[in-house]
Amino acid sequence: DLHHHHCVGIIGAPFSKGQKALCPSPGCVVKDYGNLTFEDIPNDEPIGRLKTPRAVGRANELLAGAVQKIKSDGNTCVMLGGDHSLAIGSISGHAASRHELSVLWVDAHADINTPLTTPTGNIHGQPLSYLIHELHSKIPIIPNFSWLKPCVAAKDIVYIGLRDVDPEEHYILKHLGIKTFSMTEVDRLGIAKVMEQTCDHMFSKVKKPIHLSFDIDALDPSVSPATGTPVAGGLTYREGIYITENICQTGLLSAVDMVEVNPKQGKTEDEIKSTVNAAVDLLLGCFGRVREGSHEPDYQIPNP
Ligand code: HAR
Ligand code: MN
Ligand code: MN
Repeated sequence: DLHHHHCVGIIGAPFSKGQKALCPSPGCVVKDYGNLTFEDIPNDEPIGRLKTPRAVGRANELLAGAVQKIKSDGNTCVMLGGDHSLAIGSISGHAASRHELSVLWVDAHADINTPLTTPTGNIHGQPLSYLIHELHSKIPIIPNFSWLKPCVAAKDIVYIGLRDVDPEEHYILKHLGIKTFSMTEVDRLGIAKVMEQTCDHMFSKVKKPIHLSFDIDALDPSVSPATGTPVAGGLTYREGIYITENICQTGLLSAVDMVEVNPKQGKTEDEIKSTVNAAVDLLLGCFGRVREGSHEPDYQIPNP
């Protein structure tokens, strides 16, 4: 409600795969900043393995500006993707207005390949490598990325949900000492302990604003099948909601990405509905919906 939550600014970023509009109505003021329109970039030839680098660079530059504006207007920012390469612009724009951030990356994948380690060339498998200070020297010069400055420290990142990590990514995670809760840790500890330890790690020194980057493929494909790279053995719907309820309670949530929701990947109408519903419920959890229910502070039982 108005007394407990900041306003939410929503930006649609239907980049590369198309995106159905989500219309959550949480108990807070929602300002729709509309959808970004991404220009077509002709002759966007691969560079090494990197696919469509110029389009991705330009799209993220545009998104970074939009997110920075939403933050400077005083809102919590919600970015609806689109693929996870958009975290480059979303986190950059957020960092531009908030200096230092904690990043909670909820994903089946680590998305930390560099342009030289990527097995696929897809930039959605690489966004964190572009953003992390410690990897700056490993990132080549790429056209349309000259605006980008690394803005996140390795110690300020926590992952939850990992279960499909490339060997090169695994090396990078260990080498940089990044905090990870793979599905093995979720199984061992349970989601409540995972969130306790996540918050301990993020708040060990100063309380920085939190950027939650939620890839819908973190959830099990039985819940969210309409996504490009589903991986078996994911978070349950309840574990996902627990994460967002818990992050909301910190009072530090400053921006959210909801990405890789792709209705075109749904085989049936039900698959699409289940995926979109999960994404909406996760966002509602981020903005104060709790499963125990809630009521207005001045509510009175009506007298007959
Ligand atoms: N690790 C693989 C790569 O770099 C797969 C990346 C996966 N796709 C995502 N990211 N949806 O979360 O290409
Ligand atoms: Mn991802
Ligand atoms: Mn993923």
